[in-house]
Amino acid sequence: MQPSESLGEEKIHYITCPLCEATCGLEVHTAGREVVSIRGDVEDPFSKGYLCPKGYSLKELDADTDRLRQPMIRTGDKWREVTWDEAFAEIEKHLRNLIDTHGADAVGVYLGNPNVHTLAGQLYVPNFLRALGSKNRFSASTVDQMPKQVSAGLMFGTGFSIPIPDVDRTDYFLVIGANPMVSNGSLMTGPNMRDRLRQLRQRGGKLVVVDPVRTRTAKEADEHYFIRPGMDAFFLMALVHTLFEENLVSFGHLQPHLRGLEEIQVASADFAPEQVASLCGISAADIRKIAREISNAPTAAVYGRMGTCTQRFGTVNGWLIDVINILTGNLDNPGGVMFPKAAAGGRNTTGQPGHGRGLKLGRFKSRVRGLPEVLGELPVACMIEEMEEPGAGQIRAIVTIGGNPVLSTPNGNRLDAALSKLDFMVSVDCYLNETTRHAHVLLPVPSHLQRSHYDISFYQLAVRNIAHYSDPVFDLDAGQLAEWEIILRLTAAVSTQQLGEHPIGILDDFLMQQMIQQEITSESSPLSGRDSEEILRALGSQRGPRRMLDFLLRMGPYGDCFGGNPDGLSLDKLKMYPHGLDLGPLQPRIPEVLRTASGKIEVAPSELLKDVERMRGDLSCKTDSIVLVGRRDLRSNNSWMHNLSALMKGGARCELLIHPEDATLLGVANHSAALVVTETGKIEVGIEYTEDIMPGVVSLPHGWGHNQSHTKLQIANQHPGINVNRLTNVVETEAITGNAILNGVAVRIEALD
Ligand SMILES: Nc1nc2c(c(=O)[nH]1)N[C@H]1C(S)=C(S)[C@@H](COP(=O)(O)OP(=O)(O)OC[C@H]3O[C@@H](n4cnc5c(=O)[nH]c(N)nc54)[C@H](O)[C@@H]3O)O[C@H]1N2
Ligand SMILES: Nc1nc2c(c(=O)[nH]1)N[C@H]1C(S)=C(S)[C@@H](COP(=O)(O)OP(=O)(O)OC[C@H]3O[C@@H](n4cnc5c(=O)[nH]c(N)nc54)[C@H](O)[C@@H]3O)O[C@H]1N2
Ligand code: SF4
Ligand SMILES: [Mo]
Repeated sequence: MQPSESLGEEKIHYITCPLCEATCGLEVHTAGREVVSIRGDVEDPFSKGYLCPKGYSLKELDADTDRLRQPMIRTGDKWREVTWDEAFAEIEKHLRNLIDTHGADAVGVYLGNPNVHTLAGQLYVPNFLRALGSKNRFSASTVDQMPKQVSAGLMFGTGFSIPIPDVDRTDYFLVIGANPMVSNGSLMTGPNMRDRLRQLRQRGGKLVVVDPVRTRTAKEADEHYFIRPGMDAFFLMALVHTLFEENLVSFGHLQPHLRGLEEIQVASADFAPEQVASLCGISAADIRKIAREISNAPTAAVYGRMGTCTQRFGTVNGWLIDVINILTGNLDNPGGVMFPKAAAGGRNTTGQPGHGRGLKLGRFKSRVRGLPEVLGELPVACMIEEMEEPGAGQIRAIVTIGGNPVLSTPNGNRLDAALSKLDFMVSVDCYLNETTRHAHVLLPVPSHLQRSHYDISFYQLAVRNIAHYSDPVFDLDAGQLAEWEIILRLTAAVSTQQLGEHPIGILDDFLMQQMIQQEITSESSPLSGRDSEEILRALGSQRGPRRMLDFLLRMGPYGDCFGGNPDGLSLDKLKMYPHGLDLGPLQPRIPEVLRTASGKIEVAPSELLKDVERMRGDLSCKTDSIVLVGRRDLRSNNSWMHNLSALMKGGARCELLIHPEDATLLGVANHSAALVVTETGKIEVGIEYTEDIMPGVVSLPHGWGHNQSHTKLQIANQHPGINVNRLTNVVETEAITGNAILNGVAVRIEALD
């Protein structure tokens, strides 16, 4: 069958939804340039027909008249539509001038979440960063999963070697600080998490949730434990302690590959369940029971997400979760946590199997605060000061690509002010929103239905090995640039080389040749010593991300290796599976997956052991202030899908959830207004009583705070909500990664008359 079948005027397209990590297959019916309907693709081997309300909203997103279509230049508060050439001439003039006068660090970059969801972000943005050469690179990763990437990198050797719960085969699933029923799963790509969790229980498995909120996932579970926010490290260390103390440890086939077992046993000695129970709010008996159950279950998977990452001990949490999986023989074991083998672009499928360079942190530091680099970038928590603090290396211009940091990063109102004072700003985005309104040049990306798609990142994090390529549903409009072309023209604008009239083709060819060159000159590559011209010819006449993806697929672990494995995969072969190709359940990969310098699993990396000292210091301090946590909402996607009417129906979604006991003590009535106050800021919120939240904890979602002047978001601005990141601060960061602390933030709540 072909990817799209003609039904008279109507056409059917099978695509992967590019909106979240779940990678659902969609069946999109179109007539001409119109979307007729969108439904779940029942033949998709991974999602089997599932979709959520956001997937359906791609229709409205595509049609949204507020979505930007034309490049624009701003003077004062007046925007005018310009040609692409004018837009890039303006960018080149300003950025070149700033770089020549002040050096590359004067230009900062912020990459938002959608970059992980686009081929442009995956394949072209890294080279833009290289061409720019600024150390002031920031992204949404450091308000998100960076701690997990770093703990995985230290233990297994690359920042994408994250053990993924084998949710479809596990007998016991411990979910900590994650709400996959609402988020649709994160660092655990698997569509229709609701059914996957229900099936787990139907086959006699057990689901246990640890969360300060009785979330929708918690309500699906066999057991739910409230935990005091920020105290997961103590809970996890007590589990480790119990496993050793009660002789519940067994390593299975991992034994010869482990390094640092003694150190972790010693480190856990001070953290008996009885010692930490009052800190985390889970009784010692329950902690011991959970440890025994993980150990005794035929298979078990321990998994943590946002709630464990964006808090004081984020990296330690990421580490201890995998230590527990290791100590109970569940790492790299079916039904436990496993390493996907992605068809394209995986760092742990290239180079020498079983060995690598490992992860190095702090290769450079931020100018003002000296925060260390992580995975090639600086923590976004130090971005504002790099703009504000004068001196050599100060950020004077910024490029944002698919990001809305005013709403999504700490101290949003201070960032808002700092952006307004920059000499120059460029945004590559689809909306004129709270962040991009500060741009001087706005570069609109095409609709989400006008691009080819392949989830290079998420197939590295998926609960099955899957590959699905989708062609664009609609062609580009006349004169429109694809996002990868925009990024290449930005690259040309900051490049010192003269690239002439047609920089896109030249740079695209150059990048392709570079990728080929890297392989043929690498001794461990199966292409070692081959002729680059021959490889280039084999890639044919295609250009852009398709050609690069073809190369990555052919060089990947299932690839045809340009003749080396004639039956293997290529983009053309993958296209023969319009609903996606199922490469099967996850398989054990230790030791081949490892890329640590030692060739072992580093069970006790020194950076992490050091942070256990900080935990010891905290054992005795107890605070009883009210703390704030975040939450997600099924019909929302961080800050940016609020302009779609279908997703905005229903009541207010920004209420402060609070336990009635706390509310009564504080004198705040249900459905009244109150102030939430921190040292950083204060916001007015509506109060919503619920017994589903732990006393001492309140919850607010992020991504709200619309209705700012000079934005173009007709619908979102009617439902503004409030920016929770006016309360969070940039000062305290997670010790190892500099990740922002967004959960467990101490707040004061004051009643309003
Ligand atoms: N519908 C929807 N889906 C989304 C998104 C969205 O905005 N809307 N965003 C996407 C993105 S970018 C991401 S990163 C993922 C996130 O995916 P998840 O991590 O699954 O989603 P969250 O709702 O943030 O879940 C975090 C949970 O941690 C709890 N928590 C807070 N603090 C603590 C703590 O200290 N300890 C523990 N144990 N728990 C704590 C919170 O109560 C919350 O239930 O979701 C993705 N999917
Ligand atoms: N307090 C608090 N803050 C949080 C969180 C929290 O739980 N609590 N969660 C954090 C997390 S997990 C994340 S991932 C971040 C998200 O932080 P950001 O990535 O900064 O924010 P988004 O809301 O995802 O904004 C995405 C932007 O990209 C644009 N966009 C959409 N699609 C495309 C595209 O295809 N190409 C381009 N170029 N642009 C596009 C949208 O219009 C929007 O401006 O927020 C973080 N902030
Ligand atoms: S769950 Fe995610 S991938 Fe699936 S339809 Fe919804 S937004 Fe798209
Ligand atoms: Mo995220």
